[in-house]
Amino acid sequence: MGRRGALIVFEGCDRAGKTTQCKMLVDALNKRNIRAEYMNFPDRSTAIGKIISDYLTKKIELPDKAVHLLFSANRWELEPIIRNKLASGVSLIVDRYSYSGVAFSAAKKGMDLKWCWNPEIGLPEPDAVLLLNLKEEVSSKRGGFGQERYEVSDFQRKVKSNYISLKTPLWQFIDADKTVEDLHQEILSTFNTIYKNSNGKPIQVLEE
Ligand code: FDM
Repeated sequence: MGRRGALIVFEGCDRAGKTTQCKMLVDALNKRNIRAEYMNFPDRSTAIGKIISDYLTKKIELPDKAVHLLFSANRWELEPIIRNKLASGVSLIVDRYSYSGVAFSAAKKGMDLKWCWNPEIGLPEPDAVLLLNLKEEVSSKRGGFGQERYEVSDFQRKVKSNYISLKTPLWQFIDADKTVEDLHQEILSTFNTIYKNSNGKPIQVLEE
């Protein structure tokens, strides 16, 4: 039996370059013969993901708590796949996870962090969470927001402060204010350390 894959999560506010960097990392790892795959949450391709997508694109309305649980259920429906892939040696580079789930929902009025975290308990815990951090002055220069729900500056500010409340020793803050290639090189070297350190360690679960 070979080693398990590493579970690496990327988090951060919109426009920090998460998706670009996740995909570049997967390509670079595959070129080096390290098996790795990209995953993203919400995964809009599933039945639950389709409802989430309709909500985000404002086609439907849902109560805040209900939509929060759908985002969480979207992770739980993929949990067996995550476990199988990791066990078979594939590293997963995940574009948003439970931390986005909590940081975004808890930015809404009447939603608290603890309530939001509860349905995440028991999901596989990442080996590392890389938070791509971008100052607001810089992110606002990177082009406007799209039309989706949540793409509003005030809301994103609350999300950012929620991310900081969720921080654990697994988190690494990475300054995203650099060129795409420089950021990629930094992430690649961070990955190497995480990959080495995760060897032989069983996957833990998210706890209270
Ligand atoms: N989002 C994402 C949530 O509100 N909860 C979640 O659990 C997750 C994973 O959905 F605004 C928010 C974050 C973002 C929106 O994400 C869609 P992408 O990465 O832009 O598709």
